[in-house]
Amino acid sequence: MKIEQNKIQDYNQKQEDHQADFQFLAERLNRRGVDVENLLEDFKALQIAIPSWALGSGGTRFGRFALGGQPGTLEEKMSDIGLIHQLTRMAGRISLHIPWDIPEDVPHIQAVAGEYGLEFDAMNSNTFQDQKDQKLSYRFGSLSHTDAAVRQQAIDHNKQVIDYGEALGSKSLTIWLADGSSHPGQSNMHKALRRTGDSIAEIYAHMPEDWSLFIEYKPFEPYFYSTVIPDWGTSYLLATETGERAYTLVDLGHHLPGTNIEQIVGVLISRGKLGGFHFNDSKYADDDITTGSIQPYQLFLIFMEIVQGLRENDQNPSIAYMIDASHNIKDPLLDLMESLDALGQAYIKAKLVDYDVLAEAQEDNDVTLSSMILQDAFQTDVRPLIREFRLRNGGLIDPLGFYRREGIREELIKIRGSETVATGL
Ligand SMILES: [Mn+2]
Repeated sequence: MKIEQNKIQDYNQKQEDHQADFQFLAERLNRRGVDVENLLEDFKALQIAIPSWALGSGGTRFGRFALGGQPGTLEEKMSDIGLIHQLTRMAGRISLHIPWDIPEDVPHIQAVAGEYGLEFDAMNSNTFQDQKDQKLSYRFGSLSHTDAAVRQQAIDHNKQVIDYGEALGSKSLTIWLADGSSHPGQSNMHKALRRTGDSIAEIYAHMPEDWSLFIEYKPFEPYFYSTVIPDWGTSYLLATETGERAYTLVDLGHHLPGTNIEQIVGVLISRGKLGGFHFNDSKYADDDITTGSIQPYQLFLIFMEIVQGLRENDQNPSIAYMIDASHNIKDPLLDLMESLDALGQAYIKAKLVDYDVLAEAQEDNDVTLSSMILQDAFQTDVRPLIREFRLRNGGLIDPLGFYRREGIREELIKIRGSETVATGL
């Protein structure tokens, strides 16, 4: 769905408070030596990929609630991401999942992407569930399986995903390996890790020269005793052994409670091995809820590590950002826009920190000044700046308000019906 640009302009004109709010913030920031124009320009580079599986209503193992107007085809999913991008100007990338979204007709899918201004982000393979007509089962693992034939089937699937991605113009593959064990003694952990390394090496060798491989980790689930790649250390180990263009991917929900994620981010960047993020938020485990809704301060600290880390180590490649959330109750499009907003805020706040002054305070062991610097940036209400960014780039000052006021979900239900089901979990 595309919104007529004059409708966007009309709606923006009704947002009477915006100019005064923006002026107030811009003047305040300018007084403190922040180049607001530069910040607005720089913000364009923060493009967050939306995965093709995040547009429908997600289920839990207890069930799934209906959401009308879900996208039933890849084209409809691209249309939904295109809409989010049109309204927010922050979501110009799509991340495809195979086999849920196989691009059968590549030129056509490329044309649709072009129409919505979308580029193809990382490709995602799936060896965590059995597909219809699949020869061998992944019940006891895939890339780490004891049976070489199962491993080969999983390797070949990943190679096929690379081929699809290459045809579309993607430049990376993300492997999230669900493999693990649910019972002590079920699996020989060191053999499983070695087999996984060998499988990944074969997939890596299949990638074009300009591609990157992202290795995601997760401490538990769907298996409950061990996973083959439980943490960033194991991912880093595999990435290092695999090759220069293999990196670790950090999914915020894939940590045990209390983990210092920002420190992991800092360590990985310092070694040039941070490949990408899957953003979401959580309170208990892999809750996959709205980014920044539970721990916005942590999100800010993560972006501080990114901004600082990239200043100090320009060897780290540009980072792939994606939202990996699941929407069981909320309208996915609204939820994704909320997440984009939270990401934008964390990013801009991290940019407000004066890292030279902070470095001095740290060298002086001035603990209070260090935390004052952080608090000052974090407590600044930067929303008018993001609104101004959207306004200047053809988006909406208030995308959530517009979406609700215009009854976009109701429109989608009219077009697609209330029974469509999106592929995914
Ligand atoms: Mn993920």
